[in-house]
Amino acid sequence: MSMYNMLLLQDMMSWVGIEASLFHDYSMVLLCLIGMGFCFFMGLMYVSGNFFLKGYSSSDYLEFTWTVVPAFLLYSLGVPSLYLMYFMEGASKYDLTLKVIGHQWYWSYELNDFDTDISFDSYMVNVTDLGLGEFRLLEVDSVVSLPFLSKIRVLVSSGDVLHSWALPSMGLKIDACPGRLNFMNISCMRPSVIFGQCSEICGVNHSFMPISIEFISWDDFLNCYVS
Ligand SMILES: [Cu+2]
Repeated sequence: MSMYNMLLLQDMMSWVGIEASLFHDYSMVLLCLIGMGFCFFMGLMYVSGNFFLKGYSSSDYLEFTWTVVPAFLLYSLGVPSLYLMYFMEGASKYDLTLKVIGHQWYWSYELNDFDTDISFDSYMVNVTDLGLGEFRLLEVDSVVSLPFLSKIRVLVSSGDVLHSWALPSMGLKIDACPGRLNFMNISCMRPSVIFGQCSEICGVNHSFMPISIEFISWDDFLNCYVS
C-alpha cells in the first residue's frame, strides 16, 4: 500500500499492473536520458560560445540521425503502450463478475454468478472505531472477497455523480459514470488485501469512500459467499 515516503509506484499485484509499472520505469529512464542529453548540449553551446559550431552549415548525416533516433524512441514508447492497452481489456472469458456501483458516499457491490444474488454496501469504518493495526480512511465495514489467480470482470457504474473505482496496486482505475457501464478485468496473483479510494472529486465526503478487497482461495471464497 502507499506510504508517506514512497517515491515510485506501489508493488503491483496483477500482471497488468506489473507491465504498467515496467513501462513507467522504461519511460522515466528514457525521459531522464533525453533531458540529460538536452541539458548537456545546451550547456556545451553556452560554455563554448558556439565555438564548436562555428562555420558549420549543414550535414546530411546529422539530419538523418536527428530524424531516425527520435522516431525510434517514439516507436519504442508507442508499441508497448498499445500492447498494454489491449492487454488491459483483452480477456474474453471470465470466472466471475463483480458489479460495482458508486454512491455518495459508499460503494455497493454485487455478485450475480450464483443461485442467490449477493449484494452489499461497503462503508468506511469511522476513525474512532478502528482496531489496532487498522488503517485510517482505508478500512471498510464490508470487505469484498474475491478469488486470486482468476479472471474477474469488474462492471462499474454510478448511482448519482461521477466516481472512480481505483486500486493503485492493481494498476487499475475505472470511472464510475451514472447511466453508463464501464468494465475492466482484474486478476490478482497472490492472496492479499488491497486498498483503494474513490479518485474522482464527487462531493464533500469524497475522501471517505475507500475500497478494500481481499483475495482468497476459491475454496474460501465459496465458503464465504455460497455456503
Ligand atoms: Cu466518489
